[in-house]
Formats: sequence, structure tokens, C-alpha cells
Amino acid sequence: MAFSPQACLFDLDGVIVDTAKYHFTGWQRLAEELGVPFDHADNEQLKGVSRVGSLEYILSKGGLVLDNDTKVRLMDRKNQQYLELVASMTPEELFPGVLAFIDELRSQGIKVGLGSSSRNAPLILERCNITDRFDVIVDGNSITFSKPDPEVFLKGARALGVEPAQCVVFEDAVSGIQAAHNGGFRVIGVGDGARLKEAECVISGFADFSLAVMVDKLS
Ligand code: B16
Ligand code: MG
Repeated sequence: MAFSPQACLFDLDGVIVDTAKYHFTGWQRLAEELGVPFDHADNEQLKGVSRVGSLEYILSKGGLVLDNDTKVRLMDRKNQQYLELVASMTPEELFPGVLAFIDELRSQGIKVGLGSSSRNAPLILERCNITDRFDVIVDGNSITFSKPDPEVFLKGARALGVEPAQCVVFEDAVSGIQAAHNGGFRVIGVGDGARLKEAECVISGFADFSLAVMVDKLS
């Protein structure tokens, strides 16, 4: 029987828009200041991980132990740099096809939600002019546990009034795919198939994607 989705939950960074590159720049600058090597492989580990979890990763890699005040100061500094980088973002930075796909879902009565670890998600949605496309927004400001904990997606599904099994999560992070599975969701990886092999299927992007293709892949 064909799968009949009732809702889709989208991760933000790396799925809707390429803010992952701005997070990378911010963390790399901070790691350099701390004398900790930081490359794209490290950045992969941080996708979907909270701000504090990301700092802890860098400190642990460098064998550094810092007091809490210093950690807060470093996170604030990284976030200021991130905010400077995203300040000039425009809707042109949305990934190709993602807005058309969201609009297709909405036109077919399928609910649309955001499930992001980022506390900056509302700002990014505003800059991209897409806040009104979402029936619910769950972000880093409204969760206690970071991906791979399923909290962010479970809150989204609950607010939309749908069962996780009837809801499809789109994720670019291994931790996000695990979060979706942990919550009992269907999950489509967005990005590199080799890296995201825990997902049910992986797409390279939304350019040639549609509701019909999604149903086909998950049925
Ligand atoms: P912020 P997502 C995540 O967003 C990013 O992937 C991750 O790199 C970032 O550290 C995290 O948000 C927290 O972001 O510092 O802006 O609160 O991929 O879950 O949309
Ligand atoms: Mg992401």
C-alpha cells in the first residue's frame, strides 16, 4: 500500500538553506584561536549538535578544560560571528527546489514543520522570507535535549497532531537521522548517501523532488 504522509518536518541548516558553511566558519575561527585543529570532517560531527555541544566537542578534541564563564563567552563570540555572516543572507540562498516542494506539500494538505537545533532558526527563516510556510516551528530555543534525542521532532509532530509514523523528517545530519529514527519517524537524508546511510533513502537535494517521488521512495 502506498505510504500516505500527513506531515513533513524539515531540519533547517543544511536542508533548507546552506547555513552549515557559516557555522563552519564560526567554529573554525574559534578553534584556531584555541589552537585546536578543525576541518570539514570535524564540522560533519557538529551538524545538528547544539551550540554548547559543539563547543564541548572542540574543547575535548584539544584536551582543554575551561570554566563555565569562559565557555559562555566563547559561545557568544562564535554566535556573534555567525550573526554577522548571516546578516546579509537573502531568499536566494534557499536550496533549489525546497520552497516549491514545501508549497506542493501545503497545497496537498500535508502539514509542514521545522525541527532545528538552532536558536537562530527564527532569524534565518525571516531572512529567507519563509516563516509563514511553517505550521509549527520547533528550534533550539524550545528544546531541552539535542539531536540524536528525538525531542525536537516529537514536539513538532505533537503540535501538528500527527503520529510520528505518518510524518517524514528531512535531515542532513547523522545525529538528526538518528533523532528521527529514535522518535519513530520516516526519514529522508539530504546530502551525501555514503555519509547518511542510516536514512531510509537519501536525496542530493530538492531540485527534482516532488510529493509523488517522496511517496514512491517510502512506499
Ligand atoms: P545555533 P539544524 C544546527 O541546526 C546546526 O546544524 C548546528 O551546526 C548548530 O551548532 C546548531 O544548529 C545550533 O545552532 O548556534 O544557531 O543555536 O541543522 O538542527 O537546523
Ligand atoms: Mg542540519
